[in-house]
Amino acid sequence: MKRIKTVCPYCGCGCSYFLSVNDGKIAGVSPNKNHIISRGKLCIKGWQSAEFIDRPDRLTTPLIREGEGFREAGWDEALSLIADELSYCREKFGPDSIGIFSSAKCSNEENYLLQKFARAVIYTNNVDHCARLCHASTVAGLARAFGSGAMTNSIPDIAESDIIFIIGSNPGENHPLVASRIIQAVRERGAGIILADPRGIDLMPFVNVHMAQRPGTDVALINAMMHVILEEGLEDREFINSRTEGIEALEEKLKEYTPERAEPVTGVPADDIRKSARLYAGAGNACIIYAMGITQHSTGTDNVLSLANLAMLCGHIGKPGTGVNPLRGQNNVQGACDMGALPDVFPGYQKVDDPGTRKKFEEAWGRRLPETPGMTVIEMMNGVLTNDIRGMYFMGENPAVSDPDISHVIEALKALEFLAVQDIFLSETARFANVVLPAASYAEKMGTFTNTDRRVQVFYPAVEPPGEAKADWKIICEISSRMGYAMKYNSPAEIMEEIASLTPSYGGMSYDRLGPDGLQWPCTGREHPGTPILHTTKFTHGRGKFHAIDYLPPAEEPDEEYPFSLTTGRILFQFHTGTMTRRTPILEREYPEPYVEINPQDAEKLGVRNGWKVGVETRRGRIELNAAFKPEIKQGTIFIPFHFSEAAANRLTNPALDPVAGIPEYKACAAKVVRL
Ligand SMILES: Nc1nc2c(c(=O)[nH]1)N[C@H]1C(S)=C(S)[C@@H](COP(=O)(O)OP(=O)(O)OC[C@H]3O[C@@H](n4cnc5c(=O)[nH]c(N)nc54)[C@H](O)[C@@H]3O)O[C@H]1N2
Ligand SMILES: Nc1nc2c(c(=O)[nH]1)N[C@H]1C(S)=C(S)[C@@H](COP(=O)(O)OP(=O)(O)OC[C@H]3O[C@@H](n4cnc5c(=O)[nH]c(N)nc54)[C@H](O)[C@@H]3O)O[C@H]1N2
Ligand code: SF4
Ligand SMILES: [Mo]
Repeated sequence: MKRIKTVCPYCGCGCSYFLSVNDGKIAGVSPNKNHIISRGKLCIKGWQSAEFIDRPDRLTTPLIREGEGFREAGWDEALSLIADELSYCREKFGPDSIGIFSSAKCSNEENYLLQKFARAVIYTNNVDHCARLCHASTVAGLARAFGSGAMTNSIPDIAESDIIFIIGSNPGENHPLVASRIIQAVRERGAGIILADPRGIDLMPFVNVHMAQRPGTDVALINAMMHVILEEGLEDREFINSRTEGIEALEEKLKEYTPERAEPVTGVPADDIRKSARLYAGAGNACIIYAMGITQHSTGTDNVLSLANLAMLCGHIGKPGTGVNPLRGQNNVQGACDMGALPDVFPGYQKVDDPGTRKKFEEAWGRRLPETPGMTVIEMMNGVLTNDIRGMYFMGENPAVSDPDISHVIEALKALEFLAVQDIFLSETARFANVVLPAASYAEKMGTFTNTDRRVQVFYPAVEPPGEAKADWKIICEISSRMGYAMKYNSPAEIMEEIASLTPSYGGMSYDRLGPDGLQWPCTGREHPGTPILHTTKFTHGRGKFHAIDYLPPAEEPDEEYPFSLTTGRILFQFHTGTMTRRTPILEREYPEPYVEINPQDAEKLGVRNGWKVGVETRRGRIELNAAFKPEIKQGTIFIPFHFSEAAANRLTNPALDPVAGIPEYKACAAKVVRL
């Protein structure tokens, strides 16, 4: 049996393991004892990550629409059709009539090529991906506060913390190998945990203070914590004076945010806010860990800025065991952002509207490049119904289940003149396509993924792709060449050389250097060892910037007709739209059905028992699913995991956007529950 080293295709932890291969088939998964993140462990999804690879319904040939269904086609015909249709849209409606979704499931090299294709071949900046739905507010907020929008510290470093403030993140289910470091800090250092989440999460046994706030009230909560810190003189003046600017406006703003005023807004007792503030400010090392509970709001950027304020106020940044740590979600969402699969930046966050930068890329790519930032995922989808977008190309995204308010998305997908989808399965979205292309999965190709702690790691091919499926990077090269721009690369390593030459933070990356634990960016030259902790002596843009932020309520608040606050999220055994986990029997067995978490006291008022079918309704739509009692969810709040297309949470969610980052408000809208 051969053992091939790989990187997990699920979450952003970036665990490493081996695929055992026998006779050209994957026989199993074995852990990598020496890996810095996984240390010989994996979560259940990692252990099961080979199960979907040879499912009988993998896409094996290109498909072309015929009436309501598809017919199998050869590569030549399918690729020519795509090249012709995209060229037609470009000529007839202009290059900005084409929208491209890149993929946090695909490699750095594939994302690099797809954004290059959008910009150099189509001549549009309309390229984006699921980071828009995820950490767009992190990228925007942390860039403003610190100059760099990534996790400041490293996963192993969490074990050095004395206080861990977890806000809007459920690492036990969604980043299990981060959770294992949190538990290590508790066991080995006696670290304490502060949790701010409307629900109890599975790290509850380790939590010292749980602030269960109403969804969407985080700014009020964090401001009140900072009020206490200033009132009691717990701030780090030396850090504030030497490393930051703008404290005066923040101090002025915080005067009105007393814990007593925050209590009725957030639903968190003032005493708990005081206690949390003292614990965080008084700790030797304190880190903040956050994720979607913070980012997925119409005030997502404000939420992120508030956490940056809190960390700088206490000087808890730039040292081991501290920092502001957004846990990036998908296996390669950090990388897809780094590679410029975003409408306003080239690789390395170099702005498309900066003439000098554009010139550099124009010279490297030999084409004139568009200067105005393009549309986001949500803007492109809206643009279809206003006829601004006519043709779309999706690589490894499933917006028909994952975007907010999917009734609207499905209308848009039907209205498109042309849609091509490149996936490993016939996803809900692919069913609307004119052409579907079969892609090779992570186990069948080579490339690099960048995990949440900015660690770039190589994964290797273990088996051949099924049927005629091809690696995404090869497919992009072929379409590009057919559209008159030759992309010729012999291997992903060669693509990485080009990336390194144009992306300062990846400047020192090359396959021969990406050893057992990879390298963490910034890694600017051949001799550079990589960077585990950011902002140690100064911030990326010099001084850290405080922002005075006011609390704004969610776009839609509960009222008489829709009395509940609905929030959505995930569970350990399922991943997103389920294309992979729902084809994995051991995972599907645990949670085969959609459900809504509800506080038993709320349920009693509705006359609903545990397990009964209920209807959940919002101004966007209605679904039916089972009630699941959860005593640790705040009364008046309900939670639905969004993995199940048969009762899709996104029939209900509010597409209201954060004005800066364009991220939708998945985490708060008004809903009603009806007994059936
Ligand atoms: N098993 C599994 N793991 C995954 C994924 C998956 O689908 N399945 N997806 C991956 C991806 S892409 C991502 S982005 C991450 C996401 O990882 P997380 O952010 O941990 O996931 P969520 O469940 O969306 O939300 C986290 C928590 O936010 C809380 N929350 C809800 N509303 C609010 C609020 O208003 N304020 C605060 N403070 N908290 C709130 C929820 O109760 C929930 O416990 O997970 C990654 N890992
Ligand atoms: N209600 C609600 N909705 C949400 C969220 C929420 O918390 N609540 N979270 C949002 C967040 S954070 C995220 S990240 C998005 C995720 O949204 P999506 O990215 O749309 O969801 P995935 O199911 O991960 O879709 C990935 C697709 O890539 C395919 N794929 C896997 N590997 C490969 C490959 O190697 N090549 C190709 N070509 N395709 C591949 C899979 O089959 C799948 O169809 O969902 C968002 N939607
Ligand atoms: S923690 Fe994340 S990366 Fe590690 S095995 Fe689980 S899903 Fe994969
Ligand atoms: Mo995400």
